[in-house]
Amino acid sequence: MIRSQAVSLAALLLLGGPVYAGSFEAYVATTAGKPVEDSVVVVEPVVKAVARHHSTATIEQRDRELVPYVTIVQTGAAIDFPNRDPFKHHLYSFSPAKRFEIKLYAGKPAQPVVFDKPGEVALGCNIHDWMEAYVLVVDSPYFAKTDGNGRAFITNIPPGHYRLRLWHPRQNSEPPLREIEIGAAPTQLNLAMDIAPRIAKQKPPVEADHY
Ligand SMILES: [Cu+2]
Repeated sequence: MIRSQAVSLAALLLLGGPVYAGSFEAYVATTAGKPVEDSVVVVEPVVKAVARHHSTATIEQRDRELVPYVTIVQTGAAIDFPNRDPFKHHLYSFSPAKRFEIKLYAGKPAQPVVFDKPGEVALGCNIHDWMEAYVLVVDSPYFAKTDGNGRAFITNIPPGHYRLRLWHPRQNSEPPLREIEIGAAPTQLNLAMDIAPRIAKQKPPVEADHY
């Protein structure tokens, strides 16, 4: 019986049939019960032998803002930083996980920036003080960001034992890692984070002679 199931699973895999993969859904709220947007939810393999996606991501500069506010990539991914504004920006990061600078530029830089170390990266613009965005570089292909309702959904996770990590750029403290089991059925958890409110920085109006 066990052997015939194993054989049929192998046959399914060979035929490109359905692969039994689990999913994880998180609902993240503050300790006061308010949904948290832009929380990073990462399901990390306990054994770090997961194929790298080397995916790409894009963080735009538009209307003198960095968009999106939070980006998650797997270690080794390349990020493009196109400037969609009709004037120059000067992008920089002083974060140990990735220090770089793209000096005063317009349009799309020829080379993307490769994020080769896991960690947090804070981005800013030398010209426009209020511009900010964050990149979390993680050693897992299984991650998602919460939406405005505090929900994040990760699919195609092979069943097994994982560590769950939560991160937010304005967290007062990072919640401790916890162990989770991913099975064939969806896993759902309600999670709490202690987040500082986002304080809007002053953005002066665009003037003809001054951006
Ligand atoms: Cu700028």
